Amino acid sequence: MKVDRKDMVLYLVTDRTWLKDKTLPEVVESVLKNKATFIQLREKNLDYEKFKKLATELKGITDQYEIPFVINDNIEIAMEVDADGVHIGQEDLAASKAREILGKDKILGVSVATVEEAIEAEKSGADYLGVGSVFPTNTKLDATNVEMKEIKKITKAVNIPVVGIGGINEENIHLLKNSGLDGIAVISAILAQKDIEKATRNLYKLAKDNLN
Ligand code: TZP
Ligand code: MG
Repeated sequence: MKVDRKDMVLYLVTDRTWLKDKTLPEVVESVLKNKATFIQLREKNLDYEKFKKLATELKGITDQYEIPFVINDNIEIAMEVDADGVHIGQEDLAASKAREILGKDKILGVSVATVEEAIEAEKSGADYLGVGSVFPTNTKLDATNVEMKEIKKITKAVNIPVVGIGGINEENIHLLKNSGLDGIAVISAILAQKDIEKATRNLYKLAKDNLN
């Protein structure tokens, strides 16, 4: 499964720390029912077996909804559970190396913050880019801010889909009009909300209305 621009519209990155009474597979199923278009499993504090079990469960659900499913950082687990791909940052292994391990059919997403990084990632075999942090966020404390000017340059410079990430919510998404972004990737704008299903529906509509 490769990505299409429409898969980028509403991209959920997981974070179990926000979960209350539901499990992550339950929450993922809820957001898929309400039109999320892409799922990334991003869990920083899980041991190998638990990570693999969770990834296997999510793969089953995302397959059912025919939605792309990638794993943050961990190529080994991604390959083991036959995820659709991986998402890596600039501090992880090089994109070209990741592409080599994944083969040509898996999805490779790369986080970038500059035009240079974007061009390099596309050359190295990335299928899509994540750009951020677009707005200030409390979710990733070491995230650097990327200015709108740079976001526009990035979306112009590459031919692959680009999703914005970091601090994006229902109130500020309109500021991304004309950015060239294909969609938004969020954690707290969905997972920290009381009504996750409604938040998903609202964000999907806003993303469709405000972005490409
Ligand atoms: N990468 C850049 S910002 C960020 C990540 C994973 C956090 C996004 O979380 P939120 O809650 O949508 O700001
Ligand atoms: Mg990473």
